[in-house]
Amino acid sequence: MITMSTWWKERVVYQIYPRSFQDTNGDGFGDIPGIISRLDEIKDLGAGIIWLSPVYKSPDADNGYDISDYRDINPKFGTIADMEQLFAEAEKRDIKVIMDLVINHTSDEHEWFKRSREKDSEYRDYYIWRPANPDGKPPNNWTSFFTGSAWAFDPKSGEYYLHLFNEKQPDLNYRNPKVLKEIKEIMHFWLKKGAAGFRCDVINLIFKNSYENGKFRLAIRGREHYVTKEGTHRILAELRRDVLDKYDCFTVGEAAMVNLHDAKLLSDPERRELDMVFYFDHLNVDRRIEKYVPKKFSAKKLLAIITKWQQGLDWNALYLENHDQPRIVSHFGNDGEYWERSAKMLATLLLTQRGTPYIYQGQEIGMTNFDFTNISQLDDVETIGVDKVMRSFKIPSKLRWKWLSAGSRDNSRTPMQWNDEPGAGFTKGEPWLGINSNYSKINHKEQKTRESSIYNYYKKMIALRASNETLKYGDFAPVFADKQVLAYTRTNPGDEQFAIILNMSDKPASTPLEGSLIGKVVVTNMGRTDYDGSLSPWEAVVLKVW
Ligand code: ISL
Ligand code: CA
Repeated sequence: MITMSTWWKERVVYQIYPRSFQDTNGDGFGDIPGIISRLDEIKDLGAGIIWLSPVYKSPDADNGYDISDYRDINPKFGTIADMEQLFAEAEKRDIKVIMDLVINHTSDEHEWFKRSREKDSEYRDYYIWRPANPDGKPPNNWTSFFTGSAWAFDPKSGEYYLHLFNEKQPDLNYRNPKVLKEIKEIMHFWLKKGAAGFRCDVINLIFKNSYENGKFRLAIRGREHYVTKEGTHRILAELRRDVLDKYDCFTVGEAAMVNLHDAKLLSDPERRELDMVFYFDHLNVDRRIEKYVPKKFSAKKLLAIITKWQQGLDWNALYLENHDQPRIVSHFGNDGEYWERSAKMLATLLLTQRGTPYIYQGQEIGMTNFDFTNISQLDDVETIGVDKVMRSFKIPSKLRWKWLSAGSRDNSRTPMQWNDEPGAGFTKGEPWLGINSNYSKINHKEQKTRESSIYNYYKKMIALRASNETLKYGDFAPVFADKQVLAYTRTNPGDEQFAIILNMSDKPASTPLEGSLIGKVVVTNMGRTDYDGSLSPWEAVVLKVW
């Protein structure tokens, strides 16, 4: 085993959603040469790691999260040679690249699944096949993440197969040791090529404990039978021992529906499973059912959630956006009048907690939710599924559109807004998904040159964090919260303390002027020089307390 450095605690991660990042050949899809052409921008921002959403061969039923060949590249994005060049060019700039490891399922067009359709094939057991119930119905009542039954009938072999996601994403069978062996080889393949680790897709769902009926629930029925089971812990420890420990790399696991207790087990440095996990609690503070049914936001509730995770885990994966979530300035911020100020306030929240921060492409310029007006402009399988369910519940069309447009994954998938030229500098052709018409106002080029922009605020915050041990490693403690405001401290005992004070509302607010809420202003999104306890709408202040 080689000695492990912790460079992944020192750096900020930048997530790239390749099809929406930079197109170079005019086909309307971002590509790997496009990523290479923008590496200097990522460097300029101050990020030191890229997480690349899937670029593997895929029929794109779920935009690459349905892989048909783990060792090849989707021709839309380029070739293996392009990928090798990306690793090399990133290395030149001291940028590490982690890849998306999607191993809960494959595409139904993967060679394994095609063969698995034959009942007596040696690949049959790579997937989860079950006969129909005596009444002809699916083997159990589980529902998929994308709505509808989690089972699909295959007429060819007369049985059902399990798919927790789309029916073109059959789940792999982790009771079969051959599957794990294949996965290990795939991991070696990419680590040898230059990957610095993996973001592991829905990794806490891979092992299914039983196939009994799930408790009745509105969404994702059956989850109690597969969320973070002992079998998953066992597999992760094995992957760590047999693969990951042989490289200088790290993993971040996406842990769906995870609680703190299980997240601790998954990321406990002593247990040697994952290095950190993505959880969803903080983003769900104002949601009732998954992403689509909202409830009232409260800064106090948010601080309670953040505190629970900051103090509960040794090291957090910090994020506010990704390719499955609406844009944070439209979700927790104000994308109208206070667009710029609230985006900076959210940057402050992200970059002053303990953990590794992840920035999703476009977040650094405050990109907003899409401005589509009709479901026909959407692409996302999840949104389309949820729309169907809402229709079946007879949700009136106005409310339906309100919820869908606030929650849709396409909000974060519209193309990157690089400049104010037609195609937003993303493409010279027809983009695969509509470009937000605000690109002439919100774009990278404009913000890079303007000192007071969101981009330059991110850049300064990243640099500040990189140069300060307290902001990276200091202890977290809550100090004040009400409906509008939250405040916390980061402390390096015996050395220094910062207080972070954020007004997460459209209205002025205040905090008491006492204890850790008094200090010298070191960061502000309002240009103030001292703090008197009163906050403007969406104001962020970082104080040096001692
Ligand atoms: O967006 C979600 C949580 O708010 C989810 O329902 C999401 O689909 C789930 O977290 C799993 O996401 C991951 O696996 C999916 C893929 O569609 C997502 O893009 C990926 O991030 C299946 O591979
Ligand atoms: Ca292209």
